[in-house]
Amino acid sequence: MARLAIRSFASGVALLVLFGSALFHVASCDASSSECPDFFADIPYVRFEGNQTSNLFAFRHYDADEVVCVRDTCRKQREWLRFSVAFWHTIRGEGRDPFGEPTKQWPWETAPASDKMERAKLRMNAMFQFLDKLGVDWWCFHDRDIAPEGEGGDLKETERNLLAMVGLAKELQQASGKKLLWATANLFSSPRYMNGAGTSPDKAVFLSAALQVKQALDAGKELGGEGYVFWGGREGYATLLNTDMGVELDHLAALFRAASGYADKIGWRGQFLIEPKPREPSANQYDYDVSAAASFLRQHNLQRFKINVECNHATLSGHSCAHELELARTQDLLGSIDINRGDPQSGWDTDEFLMDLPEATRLMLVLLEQGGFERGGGLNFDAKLRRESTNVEDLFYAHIASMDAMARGLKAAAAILNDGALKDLKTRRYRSFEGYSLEGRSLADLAAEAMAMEVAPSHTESASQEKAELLFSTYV
Ligand SMILES: [Mn+2]
Repeated sequence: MARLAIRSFASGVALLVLFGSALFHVASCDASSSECPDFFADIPYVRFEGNQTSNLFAFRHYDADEVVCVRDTCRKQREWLRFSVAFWHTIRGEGRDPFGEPTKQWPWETAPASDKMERAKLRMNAMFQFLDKLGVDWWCFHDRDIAPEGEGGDLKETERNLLAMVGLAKELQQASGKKLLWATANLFSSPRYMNGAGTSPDKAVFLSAALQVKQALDAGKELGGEGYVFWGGREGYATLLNTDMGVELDHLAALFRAASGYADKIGWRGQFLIEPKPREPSANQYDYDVSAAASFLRQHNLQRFKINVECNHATLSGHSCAHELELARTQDLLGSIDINRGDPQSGWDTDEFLMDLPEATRLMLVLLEQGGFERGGGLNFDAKLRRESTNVEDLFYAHIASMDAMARGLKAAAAILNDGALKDLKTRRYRSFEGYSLEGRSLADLAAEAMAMEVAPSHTESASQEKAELLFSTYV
């Protein structure tokens, strides 16, 4: 009975919505329009209130304008952290997984809209309203997140759609002061990319990918984007029995080189970033981890490219996120970070919000060691609500918790570096090499030196790992 009653109530609501949208004016979400719904009307502006507050819509640790000094460099928290919201998860995330249908019904998806482009405008406005309420300065997008493809793959219409949405985004950016961290092209969702995009064996597909990259670069430039990311979800293979790996890698490098040349031509000087991931969706992805990506970049002389390290991709490749960041940093390749975490019980790229203080501190230690994001880049929340979280409020709780965790990590890491807490321990371990250069010493020289010791060392010093961990724990 109860179920029947709910059903008839639901169909009544559906009828009412249908009737309503036919009778009343459909809300307009052009930038100049004041008729666009306020999707977060019930959510307060999120401000710093300190650790004593009981308000969940407040920051306890992230104080955007508080100055934090790391050694001799002082910057506001917002400048060290450079948070960015991801359009694909936060606005477009619908809670679908391989076993189940979407669970979320965001108001920008259910509000009346006359066509796909009007829907896209509702979403874009939702994005900027969200950034405004949360107090985040940056955003990131894929071309297909913000603008639908033309009917039946019509290329002219696809281009018109993207241009229109970039125009709207530009107006919203100018009105709000929000900025684009990076743009990218979605070269993995469409069935045409099932065999790869830059690595597809089908020339028409490769060309489609190149067109999308060009248009996404134009869009990024128009919006003042600081970076452009390549994440090659389908740039890999399922079986070597049908794959010419050498040809595919050469094609991929050619696409990257063409993109870099095009950026020069249009005068865009931002960072190109490769985002490594070992697998999923493809069985073997070419940019497996930082190490594989770095070697690919060197082999193909792609000097302009840096790396966007995603934490959950790092753990999928069997590394810690700090390891991947440190490897990129030591090779001068650390460009930007997709901040998230996986689930230890699941082998998937679950893209959860990172809320763990020790982990946040470990990551910030590496970032601060290189002086922060000096040449662009930021902490982009490539993170999604779990499938079971379906309220608009949940989007805020998730971002607030992770922003607070990263702000605490920033302050803890700054204190560790400012106090030199781990420095002595580290320097001490290498002190036997002080004033000794390996440069130009032949193996025969080294062997002769060893022989001169007469007796081989019977032991070496303690690494004091637990002491390092204890020192670290006193800051977190
Ligand atoms: Mn990512």
